Amino acid sequence: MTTTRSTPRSTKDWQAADAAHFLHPFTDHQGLASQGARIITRADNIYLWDNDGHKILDAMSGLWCVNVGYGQQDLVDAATRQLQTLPFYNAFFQTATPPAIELAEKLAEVSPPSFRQVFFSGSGSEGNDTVVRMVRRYWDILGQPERQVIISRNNAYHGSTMAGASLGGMSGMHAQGGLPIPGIVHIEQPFAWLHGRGLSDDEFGRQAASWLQDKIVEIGADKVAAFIGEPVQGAGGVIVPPASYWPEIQRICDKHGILLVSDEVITGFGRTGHWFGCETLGFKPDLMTFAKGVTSGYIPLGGVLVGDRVGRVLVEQGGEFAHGYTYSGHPVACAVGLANIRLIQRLGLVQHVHDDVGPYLAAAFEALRAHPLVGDVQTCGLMAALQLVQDKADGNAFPESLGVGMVCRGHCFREGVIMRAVGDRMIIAPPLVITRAQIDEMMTLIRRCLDLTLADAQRRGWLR
Ligand code: PXG
Repeated sequence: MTTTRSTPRSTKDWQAADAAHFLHPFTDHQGLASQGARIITRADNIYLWDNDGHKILDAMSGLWCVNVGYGQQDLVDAATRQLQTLPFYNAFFQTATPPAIELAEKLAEVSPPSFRQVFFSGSGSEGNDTVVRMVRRYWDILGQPERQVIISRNNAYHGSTMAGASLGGMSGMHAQGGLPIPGIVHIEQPFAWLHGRGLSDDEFGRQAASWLQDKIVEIGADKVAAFIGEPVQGAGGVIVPPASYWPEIQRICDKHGILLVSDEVITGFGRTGHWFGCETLGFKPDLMTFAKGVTSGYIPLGGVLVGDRVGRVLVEQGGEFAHGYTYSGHPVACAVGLANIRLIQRLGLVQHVHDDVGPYLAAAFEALRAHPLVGDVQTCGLMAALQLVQDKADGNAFPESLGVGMVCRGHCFREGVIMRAVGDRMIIAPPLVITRAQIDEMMTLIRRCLDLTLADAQRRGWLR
């Protein structure tokens, strides 16, 4: 392991101050305080270093966001220049700043043809709050205010604000705070390993889409405003739907005139091998939420890309849309976003994922199917998942109480690779700049962690 000294403050000291003052997101604070947070101090390319100098391969791109990798000087320069010139001005009262205009123009260039306009927010959650307000406003303007209901899916993740968490299908989040808010309902997710046993991929994709049709009939199409989904569910465990799913969802939405919203917060900006996940999965949404990869996470920024169907109504018939954030179109964030997209273009990263490292990662993950713990594998571009199973022959899961995914994640931590555990599904989404040689290096680490987890499971008698 490489060792570097980056700060005079000891890790124990950082951890004590952290435990005393910093309430972390999605964290059991007593649990964290008892073990101490890992203090990350610097990063370069696809690697992080902690306060003790340990080098870690970041196979999660920060939190699905550092698409161009760490240490890109272009983004630093863009932020510095903008901070010096104009660190902030708002876009509320008939004003605009050049970076916000230029980024809006650039987003229209890289999006599918019907997307010409953008509404900026500070995060993905705020982007999805904007979606809720925008689709309801759209139907209001068209004289159909009773179209209020938004249909989403179990195990979806759409953020953590009241609307974001309501759109999301995480039962643990709904249980805290009386969610979902009214007018948001959920159908089952297109997770073949869990819900599609005995069906072909094609059949299961159609069946999972038919649950949308059933829900629309149950509610009444004249009450449904929109359907929202992540092209590939990210936080839910990198769940890649069958190829038949999204085209069928599109057909059902079109049939009932329902707006289709693609949450591209994770799948946008090259992650799946196209600029947006809907292009990879084969559908044409009316709205797209984005965040994360738009700035490669260097600075917070999100928003909603607005297609012509909604854009025309809002602009030509809507008057004032009473919605916005202080940081809608923040000039520094937009300058970084613009530099980031230009860099993705200059480095050819979307093509790199599509033609080179995407297929290479898929082959490497396919080869893991032979491992005794691996019951299923799914990949899409630079997103990938491994399902850990107790019994390879029948594909049965481990009892949840054993926490096998967390055991594996613990090994990843110690071995120097960041992988997420969603239950017993181990997932990755590395920076798009990753090379084949780095994928080999990552796979060596992942195999080692699987072997260590297998040894634990054998020792504890967890295998059948
Ligand atoms: N939509 C999707 C699809 C997301 O993945 C959000 C919206 C919300 O974005 P903000 O910027 O408000 O966080 C997300 C965020 C995880 C994890 O554990 C994933 C996210 C956030 C935090 C943790 O995988 N995705």
